[in-house]
Amino acid sequence: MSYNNRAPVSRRARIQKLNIEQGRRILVISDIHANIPYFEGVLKLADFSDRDVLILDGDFLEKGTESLKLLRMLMEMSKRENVHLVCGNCDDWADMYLPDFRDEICDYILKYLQYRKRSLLWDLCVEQGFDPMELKDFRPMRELFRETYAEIWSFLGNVPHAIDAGNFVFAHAGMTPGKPLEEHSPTELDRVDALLKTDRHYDRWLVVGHWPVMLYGEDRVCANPIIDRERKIISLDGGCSLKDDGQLNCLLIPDIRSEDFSFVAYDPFPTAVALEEQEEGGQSYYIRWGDSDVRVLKRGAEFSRCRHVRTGYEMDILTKYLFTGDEVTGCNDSTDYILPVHTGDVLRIVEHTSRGVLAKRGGVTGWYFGKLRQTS
Ligand SMILES: [Mn+2]
Repeated sequence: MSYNNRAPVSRRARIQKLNIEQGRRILVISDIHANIPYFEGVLKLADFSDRDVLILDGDFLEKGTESLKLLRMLMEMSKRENVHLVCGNCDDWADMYLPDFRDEICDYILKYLQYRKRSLLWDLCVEQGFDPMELKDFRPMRELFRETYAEIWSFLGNVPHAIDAGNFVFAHAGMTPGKPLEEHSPTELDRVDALLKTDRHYDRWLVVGHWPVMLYGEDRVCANPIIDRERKIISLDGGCSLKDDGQLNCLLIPDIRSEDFSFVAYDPFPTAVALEEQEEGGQSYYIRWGDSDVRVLKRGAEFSRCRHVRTGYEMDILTKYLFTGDEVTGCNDSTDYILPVHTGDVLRIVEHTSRGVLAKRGGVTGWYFGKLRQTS
């Protein structure tokens, strides 16, 4: 769950063995985070059909606006033989009904709900006619939901923490090298932060989400999947529902025996054609989640001059990206990277500003100040 108290480490993960016949294409999507338009968008881009095997690699719930609706959609889709879910650290709400659940965790859940405001449990409260912000105690809700949503808990409580498909393991966040899958705890599979920053490597492919790929970059970042062929790790999370410039990635594996990977990515941004050449900027920085405290040096209506607290790096940040009006505040992910652009390049426009556009080109976000021809 998305709060600090985790399942006892002694608990064993659920592992699903999956036999995928040769000749079937495999689609892998992670971290949909309750975002139905992105999910439908990427399935359409991938031309998904019943001939394909679809694997949703965890964190389908929370953070986006339609957790309950998406869950019901997935419960329906999962009745097909070709759709398989993996449990992420945001999907394990059925744990509330396990015998070793500690009652005091309800206090964390209430805090989490009222802070996050977008959650499966929030949607369930609303469906039952309660305003989650008015709740003083989550315990009565937990009891009310137990019977009312028995079907949901039974569904979520059976979603595996990893799928073992032979050449490939699909887990939400990680896997301990050398340890048999069945011996993992749920947290060892769904809670490993920044897997690519560890020294882990594998002898079969491990496909994960969990850690938005843009968190791995420094001065410039890219939202496309990272495919590390040496360590056999594929990291998929493109920041869907979390980042202003996020996208939902779908890995395409042509066949269970193939390593000829490709991907499609969906975001809803309008496209435009660059009409002018732009040289890549020099020094740049990317301020991101978890390390986003800035001191506001000069607050403007559209842009504010800010100094990143940890590094001292200065850049202009969109004022609407600042969390508060305080002198020191966190902010949405921000960059001053100037994109290299050729005439005729198609850009995906994240923000229009008086200075130019914040745009994506090949998954990389940065600024473009030249003329544009709008295409969609
Ligand atoms: Mn996630």
